[in-house]
Amino acid sequence: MIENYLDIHPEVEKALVNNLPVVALESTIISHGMPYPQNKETALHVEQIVRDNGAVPATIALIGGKIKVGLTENEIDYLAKSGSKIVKASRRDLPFLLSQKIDGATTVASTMIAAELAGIRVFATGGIGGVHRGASQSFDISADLQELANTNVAVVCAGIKAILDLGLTLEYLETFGVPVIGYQTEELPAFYTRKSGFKVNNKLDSASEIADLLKTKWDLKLKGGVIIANPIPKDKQLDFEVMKNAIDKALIQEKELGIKGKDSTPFLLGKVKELTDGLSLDANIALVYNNAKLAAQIAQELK
Ligand code: PSU
Ligand code: MN
Repeated sequence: MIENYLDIHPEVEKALVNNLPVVALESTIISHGMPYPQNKETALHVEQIVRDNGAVPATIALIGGKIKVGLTENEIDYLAKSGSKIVKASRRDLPFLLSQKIDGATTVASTMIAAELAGIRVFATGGIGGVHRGASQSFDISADLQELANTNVAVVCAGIKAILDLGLTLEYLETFGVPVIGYQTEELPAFYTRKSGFKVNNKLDSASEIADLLKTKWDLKLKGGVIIANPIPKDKQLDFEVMKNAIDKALIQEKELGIKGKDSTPFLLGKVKELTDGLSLDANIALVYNNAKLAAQIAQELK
């Protein structure tokens, strides 16, 4: 049954059959997270980093009514060029898009779903969705968090995006039993910066210890994911105050324009990029590369 919907690239399939390390990668970051051509270059280079670190990359998207696990360069080019014309596809969008054969870029939530269906346990991205600021009024809480509560995939990210409410996101994750592990850090990174003023639950210093934690969680049948928070490299991080100002401005503009729902995250990230003269884009690219490397190392240790 599920085969009717899943289309696994032969290289990924071969790796999975042979129990070789595979790292899942999302496609919303390509279509909605970055402009062309940086999005294409980043997507291809992330795959190369995964390979250089001994794992097989599996970028995931909805194409032609199938969940594609592992894309060709042409497919990545298509997603990169189409940009926001491609539907941003989270959990609730899968039935409609797949049955109507409409293409979609997968978010963290839907990439986790696809990864679990394919048998991939480690996923690298930039940042996860979370509880938005003002969520007590807007109810805007990303479906990524429920996916982390339920789907057995480890997500390597650069912490929680500073555009969100970090404190509320941590509370939500605690309620749903999702461990937030800092890689070589006790402070939760805030995507563009290494500091946030919040703490992770626990710090682990090596890929093998992280793999042990994942194994332990899933051996115990504690369903759901784990957040591996990997701080942006020191020389790439942005100034905390500069980012804070840009984010505050972006949030005001979002309110004025009445932007809501699934358009919120892409709007805020785009605005912050504009307000920082593209500096945030460079940081975003650097942190994704950094996460791809750690994810590949963890995937190897999980074998
Ligand atoms: N973080 C980024 N770029 C992105 C996203 C997050 O730096 O493009 C995307 C991810 O795909 C994430 C999604 O899953 O935004 C969250 O959207 P929402 O808040 O609507 O669930
Ligand atoms: Mn939302």
